[in-house]
Amino acid sequence: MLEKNSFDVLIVGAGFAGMYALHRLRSLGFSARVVEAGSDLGGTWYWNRYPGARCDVHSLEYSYQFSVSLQQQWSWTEKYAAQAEILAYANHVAKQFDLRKDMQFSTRVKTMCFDEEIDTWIISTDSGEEFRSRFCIMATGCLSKPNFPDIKGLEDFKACLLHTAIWPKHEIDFSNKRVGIIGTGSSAIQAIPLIAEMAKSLTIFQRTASFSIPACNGLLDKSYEQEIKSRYPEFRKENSQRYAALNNNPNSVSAVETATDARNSVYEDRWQRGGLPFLASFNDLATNVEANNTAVEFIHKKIQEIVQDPDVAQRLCPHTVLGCKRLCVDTNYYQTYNRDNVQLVDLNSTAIECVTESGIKTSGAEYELDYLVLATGFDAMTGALLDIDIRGVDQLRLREKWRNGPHNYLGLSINGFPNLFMITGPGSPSVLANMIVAIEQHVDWVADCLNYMRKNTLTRIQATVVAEQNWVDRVNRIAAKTLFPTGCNSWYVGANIPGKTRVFMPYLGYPNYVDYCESVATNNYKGFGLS
Ligand code: NA7
Repeated sequence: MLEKNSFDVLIVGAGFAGMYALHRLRSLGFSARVVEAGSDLGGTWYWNRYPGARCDVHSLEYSYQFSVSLQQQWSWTEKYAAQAEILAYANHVAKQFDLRKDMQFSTRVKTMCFDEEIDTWIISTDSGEEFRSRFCIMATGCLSKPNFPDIKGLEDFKACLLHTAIWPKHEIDFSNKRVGIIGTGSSAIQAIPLIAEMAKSLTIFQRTASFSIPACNGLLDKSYEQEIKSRYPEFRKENSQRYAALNNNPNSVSAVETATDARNSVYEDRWQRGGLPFLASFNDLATNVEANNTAVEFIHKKIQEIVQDPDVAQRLCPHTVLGCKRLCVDTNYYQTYNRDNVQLVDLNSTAIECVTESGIKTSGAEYELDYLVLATGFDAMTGALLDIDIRGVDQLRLREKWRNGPHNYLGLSINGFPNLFMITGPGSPSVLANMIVAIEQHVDWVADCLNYMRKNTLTRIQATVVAEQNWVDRVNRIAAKTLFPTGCNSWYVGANIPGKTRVFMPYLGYPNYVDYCESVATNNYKGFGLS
């Protein structure tokens, strides 16, 4: 009999990772409980309800594959699903697998302490509740801690302040309102066209221009859906053998070795098809500046063709390496700058001095606003984990351990923090792979590991110091072969958060990563100490 609040596994987070972890572990006979800060499940898709919120991965790929019947029965409406439909899918899954009965909502984990005597985590929440669990699975998400910019006077703003990452559940009526938005990353690029259609005026405060490719979204082609469903397992397998576990049609030809006209017609074709596959136009875009520049030039030209005011077009042209920040995917983003009610403020020439009670004051002007939208992103990959006071062996604090970057093994396990697993943690492909594919791979690996431990009556597992250091070196070595770690100040390296140590966090190359994880498991969990 289980003691109340005592489980084999405590799972923190009820997004796609927590949901699948619960299902998988329960099917193996482990007792598990999910604890979630939000008032319901869905993770990213629960919180990010801003107008235009939508996935940038094809619907037939951004879904679970663990259940054959689930992936056959669910039908998506559009090529790129909108937030509401993805949340409906999450709810459908929860219902089908009866997940809610082992989930607890509106509960934020505050502290986690490892009791070395009994190899058990003691977890406490914001309501003072305490849990005990041999294992913990941190399904806390890569982009779940909103970044609030440190702008003077933000707390003085008397009208309505919104953040894209914690958008209210009710609809916001922007009609006849003066709206300001800070940020021009993916969230802003999705929200801007729709807010501009509703609002009286929209002022966009841009610090760094982003590259965006048209989504070319539309209703999902039924014959394509049928074709994929007739060979779903093979389709999934093919994708899992690709660099980012996506069906992005990689071109094995070099951009620099291709003549200009031929090269531009490849870019044109990818632009017309839309979306993230643009990054796979040539095989050297990630590694060769000259090659990357050819894609940059192509996109600049597109922006200049679309945006009528040459000054505005100029300010919208990014001058960073393409791909070193998450490539944005839009519907009518650049076109929106041709509207009379939209203006772009370049913060590099006129910086924000402060937020006032009624708007924003820059070094050049004052803007009166009824709504101020922060589209300022996240403390990515480590933020949500470090928000919890996690203490491992000898009371070592995770915040202390990660002072110089998120050292860990496989993006799954941290030396000094036994029996704690991260799902899509830093050091794993995570955000540079299809997230749901990466989640399922991690959950399956952890589930197999816990099963192995149970069979062998083991109660403690943790990464060794050596394995951890070798892994950190490996992640850095692979990243250093690309332009990404140094090509711009992105959240991939933590550069969007003042004071955060600059480290390239994702592991590049999904198939190679999976092989490594499998070899660790088949070699009796090489690199881990088990007792
Ligand atoms: P992003 O991509 O991190 O974008 C945040 C934006 O906010 C970006 O343009 C930032 O400019 C800007 N920002 C952040 N802080 C400030 C301050 N203090 N002043 C002005 N501008 C600021 O977050 P998103 O939510 O758009 O997207 C996150 C991911 O979600 C995305 O990559 C997809 O994977 C889904 P900066 O570039 O830092 O100069």
